[in-house]
Amino acid sequence: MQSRRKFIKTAAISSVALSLESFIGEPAKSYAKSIPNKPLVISTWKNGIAANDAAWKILSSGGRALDAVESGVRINEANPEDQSVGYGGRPDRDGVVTLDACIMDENSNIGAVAFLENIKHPISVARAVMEKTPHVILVGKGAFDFAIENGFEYQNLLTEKSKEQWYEWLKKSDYKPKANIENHDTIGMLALDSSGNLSGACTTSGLAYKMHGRVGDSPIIGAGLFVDNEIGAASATGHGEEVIRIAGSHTVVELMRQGRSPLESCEEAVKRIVKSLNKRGKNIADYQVAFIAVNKNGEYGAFAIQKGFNYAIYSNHGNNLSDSKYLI
Ligand code: SD4
Repeated sequence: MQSRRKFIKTAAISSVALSLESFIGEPAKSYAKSIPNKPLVISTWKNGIAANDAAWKILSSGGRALDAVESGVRINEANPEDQSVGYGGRPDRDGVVTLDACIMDENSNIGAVAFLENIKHPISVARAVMEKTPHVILVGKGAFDFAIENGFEYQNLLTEKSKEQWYEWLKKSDYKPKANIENHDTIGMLALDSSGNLSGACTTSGLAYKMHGRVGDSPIIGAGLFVDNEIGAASATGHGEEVIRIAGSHTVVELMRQGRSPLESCEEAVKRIVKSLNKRGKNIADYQVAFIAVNKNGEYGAFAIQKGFNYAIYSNHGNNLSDSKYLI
């Protein structure tokens, strides 16, 4: 009798696990064994530590993931020492700082700006596009005009430091972004709030000394960022052209939907990029791309083509920097 009761109990637990599996798409085992790790915020590169602090203030007081990611990445946009984001970003080859950003919430609301000049906080303009327009992307002068109409201030974003480095670059004018150096510190941030909702933000000044008008992966939903509130979220950093080619962040989220862990999903997406580089006869060592991902259970992971990428995670265990796993 007792063993029959035990059998019924075990069967009931497995059916909960099974229904979770069919609903969420992740292996039921991992959901059965752990309590969701939330709230949580994860962001790219070491400058993510300061951004996570700002995001955590919102998350730890029960705030919304969307508000957390916006205020988190604004820290980097305002920091002139972060030369891949916002104010102080490295310019394009013509000496103009142009910014790309996008944001996505738990209800698939999206907003983005690309090729935006002279506005310090592109992520907030992206959010305004999401909330105040019938569109999802505004670019260039249209994005700038929209920002001004909505109360954002004009600001020269080219700092003396970035200007001097550009003058140096002009001497050779050789466009060859150095992995982990001139394509470093774009911020992609993903958050899971205490209600279990996911959001993400991604913001950058793009690859240094790019062609004027070039847009990378960072403002492209599905490439630089993707959020599916049933499954998880992902973001990318590095050579944007390669991320766009495989619809990187969307790929990572779809792999999680098929049951892979965040780490395995990031690794598989990186391998697809490497495969496509190989097919085109490119030297992999010249390229860096990294993905970060988090699932609904607060499990996270990251993977990069090459050594040197790190990411910051703030959870109930504190704000920590981790070295990413990598392929070469
Ligand atoms: C781009 N993915 O514009 C961005 C650059 C980047 O760290 O991530 N830098 O291609």
